[in-house]
Amino acid sequence: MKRNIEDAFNLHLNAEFYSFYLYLSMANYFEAQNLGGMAHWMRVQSEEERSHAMKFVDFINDRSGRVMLQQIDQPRTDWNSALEVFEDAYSHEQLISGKIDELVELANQHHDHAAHQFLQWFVSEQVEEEATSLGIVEQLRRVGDNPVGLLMIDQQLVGRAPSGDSTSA
Ligand code: OFO
Repeated sequence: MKRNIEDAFNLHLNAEFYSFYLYLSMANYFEAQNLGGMAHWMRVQSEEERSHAMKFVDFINDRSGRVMLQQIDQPRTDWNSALEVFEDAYSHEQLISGKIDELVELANQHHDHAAHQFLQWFVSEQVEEEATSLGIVEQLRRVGDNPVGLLMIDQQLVGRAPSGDSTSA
């Protein structure tokens, strides 16, 4: 693979590992708030992000590139409300979608069809991840300060199945 694509992919796998860290941090915040359903949801999400990072690791290796792991930034550890956490999650997914789009453009510029095809899974995944986090943001906005509503959403989120297949969301 071309050097600048390899560099961009290495940079992006760091962003996916940061996503893993960020959602794990959100899970721990919810644990401290005794919102077990939200903690579980974030824990599953963090594992998905780790699997996204590993897809980049495998792809770089398969293309005879060199994986260069870099330092992972410290994520935020505190929020003022469950709504604020999920708003952050939604903004973060929008940011990642933008980064994926930039990678697709780079792959196209260099006529790297394998990289282009690899990235298409992430393009679809981002549509789903943005929709899911925005859906929860909207539910939380609807219940506002109602503690019963918050607990109902928490109970609903405990049902998220762990992602056994890293190719599914
Ligand atoms: Fe949230 O999809 Fe990867 O980063």
